[in-house]
Amino acid sequence: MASARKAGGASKVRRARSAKPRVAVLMGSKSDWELMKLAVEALDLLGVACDVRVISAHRTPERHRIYVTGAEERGIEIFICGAGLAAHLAGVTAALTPLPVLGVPLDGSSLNGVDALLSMVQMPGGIPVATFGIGKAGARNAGLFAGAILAGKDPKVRRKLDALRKKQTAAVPETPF
Ligand code: AIR
Repeated sequence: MASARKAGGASKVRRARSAKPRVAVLMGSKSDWELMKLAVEALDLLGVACDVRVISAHRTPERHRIYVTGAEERGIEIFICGAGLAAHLAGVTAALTPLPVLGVPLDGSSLNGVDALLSMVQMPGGIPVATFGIGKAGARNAGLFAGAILAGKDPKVRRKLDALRKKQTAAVPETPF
């Protein structure tokens, strides 16, 4: 399995190396890692192991097809796909698998990610991609959402998700000063 380190360095990202990955976190370029590691960190907080890969629908189409079509057999249940520019990674992934695909539009472009957002969100009827917000919040939320899907059938993940939400609520101050 590719480690988070392989995808571009991840000092803060703890990985449950022994656990079997249930989520595949794909990104179109190594340059996407700074943002996509937020999805991996969210999954780590929920104790969900993931497999992290650089795969481009445009630059590595064969790698993409082979990885996605074999993923379910390897235990992957959900895909998170982050890409910028003409971002077809999530859409083509969804075309290759019936598993849920969560898309994260990334904002490195001169159009600030609106290009990637529209590429992902405007899927033709029949091949859905659950598209998140542009950039940081989208990456983090995609990780949390994948956890929420798994929490429906996994009480351990559910407990961690509940605890995380409680902690988050407690951390919000009553006043701004
Ligand atoms: N990208 C890579 N293959 C297809 C697409 N859309 C995206 C990457 C990255 C952007 O192109 O997801 O956000 C720029 O990639 P790079 O490698 O030039 O930094």
